[in-house]
Amino acid sequence: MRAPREDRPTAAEPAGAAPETGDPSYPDHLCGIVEAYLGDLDFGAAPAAQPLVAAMRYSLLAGGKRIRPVLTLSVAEREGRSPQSVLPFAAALELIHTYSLIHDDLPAIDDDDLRRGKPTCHVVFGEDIAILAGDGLFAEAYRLVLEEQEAPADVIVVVLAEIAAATGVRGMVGGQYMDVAGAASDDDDLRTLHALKTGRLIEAAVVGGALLCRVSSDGLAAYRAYAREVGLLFQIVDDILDVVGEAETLGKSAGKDARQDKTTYVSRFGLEAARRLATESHERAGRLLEALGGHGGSLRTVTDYVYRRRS
Ligand code: GRG
Repeated sequence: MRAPREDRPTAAEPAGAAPETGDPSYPDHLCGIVEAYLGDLDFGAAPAAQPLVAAMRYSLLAGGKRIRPVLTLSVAEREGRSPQSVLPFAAALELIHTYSLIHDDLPAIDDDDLRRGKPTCHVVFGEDIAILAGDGLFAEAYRLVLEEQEAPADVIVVVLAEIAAATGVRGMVGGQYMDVAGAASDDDDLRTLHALKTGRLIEAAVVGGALLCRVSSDGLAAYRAYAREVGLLFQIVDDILDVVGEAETLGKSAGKDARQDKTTYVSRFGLEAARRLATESHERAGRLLEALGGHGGSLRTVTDYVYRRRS
């Protein structure tokens, strides 16, 4: 689950700069819908494969902020649709995000033993089961969209194409490769790495929601521009939290980027400059949201949360 209330900041300050009290608002009504849907998912596994399902559910239901599906539901709300109308797609993104975390934590990649405040999947179930749990979540995500998401077939195809692009070599896995290979040598590389590894799935969450709501092509472009900025903001704040956060609040190991000599917004520009970059990105995201017209609603709330979060 999200950080306990007392761990969430309230001031209009970037992560790590705000006082340790208060409760920045979050669309808890949308988060609750996502949580309930994920908890009820039936993967339909054979009895002999139930231990694999246990591993998948262990990581999926270990908590997490649910930012990606909440973004999708926020887009639906903004477009006057029910959050439930995009729920299978939104949940699919959380399955994919969880798969990426399980694989990222493996000894061969980031080698971490704490995630979402609990021992990582491979620590509890073993590396072999953890790899399969991630694979299973990824495939189940596609099944969810294909079998449970209501939309005309041509819209489903476009939505699946968005997911494939966001997760493949031109997206999350390509960004992860750049990270693992230490392939970010300048500012452009750093931006590309994070846009692919983290930003692209956040973009798919917003754009996929807009596609399902049959937004016009101009509207889609506006949503995409906004989502890209939120992805950048998310990552800058993540880099700051890795330096100023504590494992207990983050639910994952802190200080890892420096220990692994990773190039981050903090290592590249310093903590104060990274905070300034976060503030500028937050302002740009706000302007892009205003460009969408109307009031920001839950999207505004999530945007502010991404900026102020402590976990
Ligand atoms: C097949 C080895 C292999 C890799 C697949 C693992 C992978 C591709 C990509 C890694 C993507 C990754 C782990 C990106 C990190 C993004 C990030 C900052 C995650 C934390 O997201 P939060 O803060 O986490 O939303 P919660 O727990 O709240 O959901």
